[in-house]
Amino acid sequence: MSQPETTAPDRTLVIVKPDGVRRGLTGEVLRRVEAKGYRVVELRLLTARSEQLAAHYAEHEGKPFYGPLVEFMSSGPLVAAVVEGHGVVQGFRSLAGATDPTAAAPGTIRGDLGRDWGLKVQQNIVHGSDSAASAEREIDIWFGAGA
Ligand code: DAT
Ligand code: MG
Repeated sequence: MSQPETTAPDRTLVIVKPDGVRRGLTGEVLRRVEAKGYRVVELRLLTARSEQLAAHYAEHEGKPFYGPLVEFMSSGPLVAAVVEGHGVVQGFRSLAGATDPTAAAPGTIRGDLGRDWGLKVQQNIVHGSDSAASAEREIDIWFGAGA
């Protein structure tokens, strides 16, 4: 017997930032995503171009940590992934934990694996889209025709 129809799954953009890749945490982050039951549907290891970072972090332009953030995000390869599942936008934000790794709860990626290094920008291992609209915009930056 077939299952009842359900709504289509949501998508989010996850990035293992250069600190996560450098520290060998890519597998651990993807393990947590998959262990939660979400599906990795696209995956790329790349070094970000400055236009991609300007588009990705446009909302932060002008803030004191913007320059250090863009410099940090270009400091080495990152891993970008499209992750799918119902509620995945909020679900991955929950797995990631609070922006500040000192405040991030134990059990979260940032809480378990991140710390404050006394730098001008927080190095917090992962990025996750903050809304469905951000997810579509960001997926286009990293996986679209111009990526
Ligand atoms: P998030 O990544 O949790 O969505 P955000 O979009 O507000 O956080 O900021 C983007 C990144 O910039 C964040 O992951 C770490 C860094 N950052 C944010 N606020 C900061 C601050 N006040 N000082 C230093 N770095 C900061
Ligand atoms: Mg954000």
